[in-house]
Amino acid sequence: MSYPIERVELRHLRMRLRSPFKTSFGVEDDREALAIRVWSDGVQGWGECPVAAFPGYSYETVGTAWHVLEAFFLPAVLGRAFEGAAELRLAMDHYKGHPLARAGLELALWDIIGRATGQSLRSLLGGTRERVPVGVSIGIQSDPAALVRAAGEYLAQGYRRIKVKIMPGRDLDDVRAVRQAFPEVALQVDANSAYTLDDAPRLRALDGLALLLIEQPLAEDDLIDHARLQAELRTPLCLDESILSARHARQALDLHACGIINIKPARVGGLSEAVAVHDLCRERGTAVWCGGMLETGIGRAANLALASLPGFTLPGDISASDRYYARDIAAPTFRLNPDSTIDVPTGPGLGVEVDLTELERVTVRKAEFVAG
Ligand code: NPQ
Ligand code: MG
Repeated sequence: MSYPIERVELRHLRMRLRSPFKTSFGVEDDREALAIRVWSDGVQGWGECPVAAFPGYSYETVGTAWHVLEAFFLPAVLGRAFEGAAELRLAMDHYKGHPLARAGLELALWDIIGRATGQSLRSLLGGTRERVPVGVSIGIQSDPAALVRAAGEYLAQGYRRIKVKIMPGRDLDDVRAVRQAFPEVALQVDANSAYTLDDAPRLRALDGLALLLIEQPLAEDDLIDHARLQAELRTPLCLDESILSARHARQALDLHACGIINIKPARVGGLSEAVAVHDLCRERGTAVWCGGMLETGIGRAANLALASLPGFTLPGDISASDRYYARDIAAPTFRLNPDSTIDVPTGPGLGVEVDLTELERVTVRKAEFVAG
């Protein structure tokens, strides 16, 4: 079976977040992202590029993703037919970088294959679980007391794993306050690259707070200093931004730069590379979990399918839809079960339907592309 790429629609979306999300790289009031719709032989597939308005998490933005898709990735695939994700990736292989942009296009093809064959994304990827454990990621608050209040509200909603964003000056006091208020909670922190090796003494103080992991304390391109830092800490380091491929994952593990890896399908350029990182880590006995990029229902459905693979042994940053959005663009939305899990969709492809009226309401720019 081969799937023709006949027509592609790009949409720049702007969705108001229920509350601003502050990290060490900045604050977002709105989620900006690209939605991709692909037409193939009577079937439509959806993808999402979880880019942002500014290059804070990574160098990619709505503008760069739109540009590389329009100028390079779409011309490379339009008018051609693909048997699967591996072949689609090959068509873009001579272009460098821009994983979030290419991941959105690959996701649309996975959705098409699932819908055309009546298979869920979970079964296409080899997922085994019907529901997956999840946690919540809390942005930097005004002060430690506000953070404790926010954590308490999420715990009351049923989340059993809390991740706290940290940055220099907003770390020890914040995390200590949460640990004191909730002595037993599964707790981890994420610095989004805000520290250097000179901060090792400060980071070592986190060692006493019984954290599950410390996520990406140092720069994205700094595996060697992560290895140096890991040697000084008991708490496992977890890499996020540093891992853009299975090759990076292997090198990070060889260097002992981390003990745990956060897998985001968009960050590694698509679901097929995400499965490759999962398989490598499973072989090596390294725990992985599924990260989050404040996805809409499209990307959230994909993350759930991925997190149903057997190596995802730690709770994912895949919160319920209402953690971020008052209204989502896809239905059904995802709800938290009382045991801090979310059900993995079972319908064909992504297993969600895009609400075209709501999608139109949050679209700030759109364009269509055909072969030619
Ligand atoms: C992380 N996510 O694990 C990311 C960071 C992040 C849930 O903590 C727009 C684009 C907004 C990318 C917000 C969580 C984002 C973004 C946060 C990435 O590091
Ligand atoms: Mg992270």
